[in-house]
Amino acid sequence: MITLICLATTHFTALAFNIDLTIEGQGQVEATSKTCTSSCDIATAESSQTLVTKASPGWYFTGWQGQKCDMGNGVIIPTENQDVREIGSAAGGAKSLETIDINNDGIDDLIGISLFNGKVNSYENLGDGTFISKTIISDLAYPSSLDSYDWNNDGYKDLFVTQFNSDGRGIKMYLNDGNGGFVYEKTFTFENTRPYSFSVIDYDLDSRPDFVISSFDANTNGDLFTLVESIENEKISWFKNTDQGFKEQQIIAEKAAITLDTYQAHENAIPQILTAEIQLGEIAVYSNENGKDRKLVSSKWASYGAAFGDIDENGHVDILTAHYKPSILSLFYGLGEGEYSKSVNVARPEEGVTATAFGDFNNDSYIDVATGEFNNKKFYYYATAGFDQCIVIKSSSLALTAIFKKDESASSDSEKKSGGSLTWLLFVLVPLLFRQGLGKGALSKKNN
Ligand SMILES: [Ca+2]
Ligand SMILES: [Ca+2]
Ligand SMILES: [Ca+2]
Ligand SMILES: [Ca+2]
Repeated sequence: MITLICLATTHFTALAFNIDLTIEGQGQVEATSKTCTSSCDIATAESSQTLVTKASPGWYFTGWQGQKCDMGNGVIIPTENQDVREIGSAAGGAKSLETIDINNDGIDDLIGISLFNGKVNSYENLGDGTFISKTIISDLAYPSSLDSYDWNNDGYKDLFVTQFNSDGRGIKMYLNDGNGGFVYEKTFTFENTRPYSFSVIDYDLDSRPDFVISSFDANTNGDLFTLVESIENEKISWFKNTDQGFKEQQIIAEKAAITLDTYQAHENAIPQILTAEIQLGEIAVYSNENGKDRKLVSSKWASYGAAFGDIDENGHVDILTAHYKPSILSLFYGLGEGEYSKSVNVARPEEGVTATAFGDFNNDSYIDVATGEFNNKKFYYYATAGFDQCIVIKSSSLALTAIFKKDESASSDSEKKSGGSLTWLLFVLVPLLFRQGLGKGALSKKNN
């Protein structure tokens, strides 16, 4: 008798796991278990549900309202001119960004490189998506890359900056004082290595942080084209943290990465390495032990920035890329099994983009994307408005509204539609544009 009551209770509770879906405007929502053409309930007791929207002819899907989905497949990012949100300026050229919660208040701040005046700036997030900038390091000779890692384990991320044009040719470490300040501690040097970009990570999972470094020689007295054309002695290798200092353990590839990032899916996962290899315009991911598997994510032109981050929170790490010229900021969605989607264009600014960073910059719980335009000397971000496909996990309950709007520009929709074919055209033109275009004023010291 008691058993029966328990079963009945369990069954009753299970029925309550559902999505309370409202549809506004004209369109339908296809869930895993059913399709709704008007407002409906979708049960989540048996399995998770992926909601895919389909607008009626002459209508389009603008996004979800109500409670946040548990995760998504893809995101919606408005990127018109008025959607550009300022982070701050970089008088020496906006080169690289690193997301770091400087003061441990739970809100993402940023640190950026201002290249030709040798400065590193912090951009402290006030919590409402606006920033206060401050120069925290001056007088570096060509600070080419930066990363963060809590080196001394005090709960605050410390800052690492490589100085490309110096006799020391090393990576400088600045310890976070907990108040948004960074105090110089020491410089790490590496034999036969001139670090341009790098990442601090425990690469071999022995609980001691190591360095993954892209090293090369190059002429920095001209523009980006001069630099790229002059690259030699390039290698990407990892240096193991040993009692006798850092030892080059393995050369992962004989390539030059202008930007390098790493990602660990979980504490015990082998880190993956992401590279923007500018010479061939390639974006690549090195995975498995000692980076032996190289996955070519894309091959376009002037690949400058690349960052890992799971923007739609579905457990598959995604990639943000910045191609310098032609200038395009793009996303590649992780599909699992080391595969990525085709390039999804986020924005095509007029000036070349360089930096790439993920973070929730407007503090609304959705992960946003930040970039920088080198010659415009500014960093900015685009705020993610929500997920594209909405995933509600098993036994999760929430109320959602799918908003469809009438496409007023339906007759003059050529602009939207031409996006795809323009991209295709650029694929064809790229090798030419890269050679011809970069020589002229691009990343030039003269613009300083
Ligand atoms: Ca620390
Ligand atoms: Ca280690
Ligand atoms: Ca993802
Ligand atoms: Ca956000």
